[in-house]
Amino acid sequence: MAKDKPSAKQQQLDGYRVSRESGYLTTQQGVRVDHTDDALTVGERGPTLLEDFHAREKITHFDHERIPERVVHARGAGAYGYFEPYDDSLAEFTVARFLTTPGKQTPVFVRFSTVAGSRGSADTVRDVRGFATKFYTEQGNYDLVGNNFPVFFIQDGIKFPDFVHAVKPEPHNEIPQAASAHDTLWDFVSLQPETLHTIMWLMSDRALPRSYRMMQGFGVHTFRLVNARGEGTFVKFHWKPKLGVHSLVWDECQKIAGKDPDFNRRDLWDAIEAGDFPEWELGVQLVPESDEFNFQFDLLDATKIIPEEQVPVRPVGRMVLNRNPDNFFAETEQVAFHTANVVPGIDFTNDPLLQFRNFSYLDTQLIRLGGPNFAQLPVNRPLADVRNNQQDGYGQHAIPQGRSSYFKNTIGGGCPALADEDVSRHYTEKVDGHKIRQRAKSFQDHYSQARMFWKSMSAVEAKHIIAAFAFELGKVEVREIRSAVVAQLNLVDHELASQVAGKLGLPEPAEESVDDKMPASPALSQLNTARDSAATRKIALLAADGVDVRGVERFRQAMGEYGAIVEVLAPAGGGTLSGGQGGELSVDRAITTMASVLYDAVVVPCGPASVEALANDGYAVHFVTEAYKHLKAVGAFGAGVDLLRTAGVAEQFANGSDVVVSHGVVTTTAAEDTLPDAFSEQFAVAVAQHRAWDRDTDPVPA
Ligand code: HDE
Repeated sequence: MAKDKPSAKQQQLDGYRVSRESGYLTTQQGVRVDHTDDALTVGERGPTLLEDFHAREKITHFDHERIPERVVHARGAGAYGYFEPYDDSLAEFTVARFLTTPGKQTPVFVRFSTVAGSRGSADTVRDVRGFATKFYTEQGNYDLVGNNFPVFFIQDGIKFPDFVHAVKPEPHNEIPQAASAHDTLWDFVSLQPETLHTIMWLMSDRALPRSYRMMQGFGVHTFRLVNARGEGTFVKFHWKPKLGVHSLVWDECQKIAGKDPDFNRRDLWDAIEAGDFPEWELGVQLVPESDEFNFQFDLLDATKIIPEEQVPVRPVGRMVLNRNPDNFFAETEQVAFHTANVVPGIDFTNDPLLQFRNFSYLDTQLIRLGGPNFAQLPVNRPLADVRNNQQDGYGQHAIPQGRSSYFKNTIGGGCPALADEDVSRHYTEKVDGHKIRQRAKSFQDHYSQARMFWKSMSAVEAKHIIAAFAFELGKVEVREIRSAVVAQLNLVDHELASQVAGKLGLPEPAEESVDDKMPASPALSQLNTARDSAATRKIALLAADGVDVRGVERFRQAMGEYGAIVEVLAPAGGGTLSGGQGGELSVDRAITTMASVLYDAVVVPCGPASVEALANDGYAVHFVTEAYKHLKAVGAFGAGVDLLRTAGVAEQFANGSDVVVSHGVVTTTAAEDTLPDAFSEQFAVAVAQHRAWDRDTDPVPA
């Protein structure tokens, strides 16, 4: 695996790594052990002895292996990498040097997650994805704890327990796991319309990412940048993936959840191991304080976005993830993110959701990680010096020296001393008001941005949203809840509500006047994302004995040049196939252990005997049929085209050596050394398109 030279963080971690692949087995006390298969007993069938310190230590440690999983975002996958800013153009807005020192690489650890499911749940559920980044900056750790949606379900943190209880499995039977399609969530939604904008995102394809590497990230809240003069500028943070934003289709998600519940975490791991390092661009939307009240919504309201068309996203730098963790628990499970981990130059606003988070993350970590010293855990340790008068507590690893542990002191020479440069100072905001328990009036519009999102969708995205509402509400047992949600949707858009009502067998609601003050925002549609590269896409090549080895090699080499990954799948795994015209082809996997849903595309090469064997193999035929239904790129050359016919692929096929492309189905009758480059070129274009959205086999009915 290609790796850059170790970052300062990796060098710090080196001191903690313990290889299990060398040396002798010992107890925790370092005493070597010569036998760990049988406990100490009196005689062969007699009682086990307490004095067996090795057995006792082993089982005791085992009994204590678990820590509480995260209340939300329990399931995740993490990776290390670096962030580097492009230039110093943000220096007039912030003193955070990691954002303003051109070319300076700051180590990062990123954890992606689903939200609702337990640690062992499936990756491809309909859910928000967490996108949390810890920057180990020279000015201390900065955590940008974001999501792949730019908005949140609630406006005030006091509602967070209510919302999370509603979306999590129901309390009486803990069903359903990792799914929003159940009564309590939709009951909550129907009664709490501030959820609607984020619910639109949740029902959209954004909730079904093809890959963590193909997901946008958002800081969600409006934060504040602070410059050397102490002046503030409002800021929203955005991560844009280099590979574009792409999603699975719902039918596929449900199948992947069974075929490979680790689909997204495996994808991240494999890409990094293969040296295909995922990359994002960090961008900011900057709003001068003088413009605070110049928007149709409140900047402090986390259920609203600032449309990119209104305030463009300004590119700041790039992040590359280039190293997998060594140990899931030590790193990905113990990493402790906290919105209040800010560095000089970054500060908060009065967003009431953000203020709650600033309390909650630290509180959570105290219980999860068992005490106040979790910042000393290797993955959490800053690279910046840590020196203070806090002492003791569970798991204290540092050995503080000296007699004083208080400030002010003379005994310690007044140290650690207070700095007056490079310090984090809270922004001096003037605040004036009465103590009240009341939602701001400027937070009351719950519909116009939900409607903006809906209006910004392409036809196919809109169709998926309707189908998602129909699916989710179709699982709701209490009829009144379904009707109440439709009534809310009617205030977003009458057409949306009517279509959903129709699919639920509910009466069409009467049209109401809706708030239409936000124009559509084209940046919200995934159809406008990058679709120009087949890099890192996985192509299944179906073959059996008699395959056209030379054609496969030509094809595979061409795909390698596009950065795509071709895997050979055959009726039996592990061995080699003999070529129809000589040669051999080694098999990567058995068709029966995989499924089309685990690939981006499928191709069937020539070789009449190979194609005939596949045509008699139900798995192979189903593989092609399903990939076609899921709108994936499907290709065939030579006799391979016959398998597409058998699989019910209803497109225009080549009847000569020309390459024919029909709704993402690429064919030619040429094979072997005459396989034209145009075949691979056209196939790469079809793969890069992600899906042939214009094919009429979308499993989601219109
Ligand atoms: Fe979180 N959130 N959250 N959240 N959140 C947690 O912290 C919380 C919110 C987010 O990979 C918890 O360490 C409150 C918004 C991510 O380790 C907890 C509120 C956003 C992660 C917590 C919010 C997030 C968490 C659970 C409303 C997007 C996973 C374990 C006031 C901007 C981080 C933990 C990781 C995790 C509280 C709302 C993102 C309980 C109280 C909005 C990505 O402290």
